[in-house]
Amino acid sequence: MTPSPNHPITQSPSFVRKYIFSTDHKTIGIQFLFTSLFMLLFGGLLALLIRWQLGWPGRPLAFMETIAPEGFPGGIMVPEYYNMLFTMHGSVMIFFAIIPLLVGVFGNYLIPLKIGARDMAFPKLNMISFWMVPFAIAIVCAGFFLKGGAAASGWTAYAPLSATLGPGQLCWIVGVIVLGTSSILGAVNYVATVINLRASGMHFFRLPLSIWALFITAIMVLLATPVLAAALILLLLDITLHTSFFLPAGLVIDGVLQPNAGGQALLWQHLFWFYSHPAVYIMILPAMGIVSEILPVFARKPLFGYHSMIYAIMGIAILGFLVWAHHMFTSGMNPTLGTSFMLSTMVIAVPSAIKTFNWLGTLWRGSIRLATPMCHAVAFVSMFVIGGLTGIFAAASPVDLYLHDTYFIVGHLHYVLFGGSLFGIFAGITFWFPKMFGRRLNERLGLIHFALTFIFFNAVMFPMFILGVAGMPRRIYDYTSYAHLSHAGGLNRMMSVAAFCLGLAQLIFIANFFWSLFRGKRAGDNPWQATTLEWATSSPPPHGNFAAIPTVYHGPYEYSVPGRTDDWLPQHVKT
Ligand code: HEM
Ligand SMILES: [Cu+2]
Repeated sequence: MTPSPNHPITQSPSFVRKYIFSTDHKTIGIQFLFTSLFMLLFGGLLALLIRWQLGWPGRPLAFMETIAPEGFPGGIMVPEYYNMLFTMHGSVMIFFAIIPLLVGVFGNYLIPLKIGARDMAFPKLNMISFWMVPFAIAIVCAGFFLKGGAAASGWTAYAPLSATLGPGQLCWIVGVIVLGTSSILGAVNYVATVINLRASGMHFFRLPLSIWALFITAIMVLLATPVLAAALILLLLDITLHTSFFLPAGLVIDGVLQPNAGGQALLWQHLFWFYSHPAVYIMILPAMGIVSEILPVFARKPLFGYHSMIYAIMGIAILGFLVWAHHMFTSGMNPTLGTSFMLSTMVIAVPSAIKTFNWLGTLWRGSIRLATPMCHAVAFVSMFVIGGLTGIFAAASPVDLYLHDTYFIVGHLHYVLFGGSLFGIFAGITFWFPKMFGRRLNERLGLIHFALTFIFFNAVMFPMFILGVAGMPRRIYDYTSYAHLSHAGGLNRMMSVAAFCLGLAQLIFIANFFWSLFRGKRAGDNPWQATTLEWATSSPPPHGNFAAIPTVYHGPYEYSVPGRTDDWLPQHVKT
């Protein structure tokens, strides 16, 4: 291996330096992978408990009495525990699974490899940004062991509720601040790396779309996450020092008049959504990049509309900052203001549609190979369409007055976050697994896992639209006490059974992952015959990534180039 100028290799690093406190972006990416896949599993188990209560309200679960005696007296879940479950499910999935998987795993692993660099611009900062994540997870999850349990005011932590709960909520606030700091540090690194460390010939308009998406995502993180961190600090001050940013005067809790004066609960919603609407794009743009990368490889065609894809990402990123109050149509805002937020939201559909048509254009008349990553990528496109279109319903303010806080919204967000982001993540993991570990996943198990996940995902999530329109509220412990939902039990039970099957199907993925890690077929450098730079080095790549830094001569999607015998032209091959 050639020593790099940044990383002279004088002796082989100790186990601790190599696998635990590593500064190698690839190791850090893989550390993110294991941590966030574990959290995905944990978040999934919380979801199954939610579905247990919704499928069979009040039915005892004997083993839970031993695990959480306060939450399950006699094995029956209490409403407070239900609040904690959906709060922690949403928080774990969004903050500790989806964002770290998309940004932490793929950002770290792919950026230096795909731009032809030896590592990130600031490798130590990168290591710190990873190690803050387990720390944040520990703080947030410590709430489970405290009196009153973990946070319970939803992943959105609306004040005044979030300012009035116990120590678990406090842990949540502190943990999310730590996580936000980690994201900001990571994003500084990504932006600096993409701007400064591109190999010779790698112009911006030769960057693969996954890198464009991660680059713009990192800029969004830098602009949005500090707002969340600031809002959380204000919330912390309200709780600890009794300041009055979010707590109004005259607030009475449990018969006790609170000391705060003059705060505004709605201010929290504005600050939270000013972060969190951009954050939903932070949770989809990298997946869009991954999918844009995978479709050309398995359709053996150039990506349709490369430049328009980049401008669409930029458009989504800019518009993403102008739409936040579409989460607040029911907050009593002036209808004219509501209409302006409705229109700005609808405009986002334009770049989203451009991307969708470009993906379809890429598939059109391609020589399609339906390998596992491709199946996940195509599922991403179709599920994102359902997610996006239901977003348009929710964006229409008169319609949303009815749909807001119903299961329709839960359906929408799961189609974009599970159907979109998570299928994108599965596409990415199955696509880059051979590069990361030098071995291939078992294709048959991969396809079975895909098919079952796709079927059961739809079986769990699609009925949510029906229930939402029928008036089933979200975040509800027991809907059976409402007359208009008396007929909703059957559908809910069907969804719960499908959710358990969806959970079981993930065991196939876990088995395939670990079996292939040790026993999978050797992958070779370029198993998918792809063009971008990561496939120009060994699998897994050495410390320092490339024996010699390649020079780039072409764009990233030169497939089926006329006049060539191979149907792919790697970026670094001179013609
Ligand atoms: C075509 C694009 C989209 C449109 C027009 C759209 C529109 C909306 C609107 C209007 C709401 C608020 C509805 C309500 O609470 O009453 C909403 C909620 C939500 N959207 Fe989207 N959305 C789009 C794409 C996405 C994407 C790509 C994601 C994430 C990857 C996403 C994630 C969410 C989440 C998590 C919520 C629920 C937040 C909560 O209250 O807990 N959306 N969307
Ligand atoms: Cu939004």
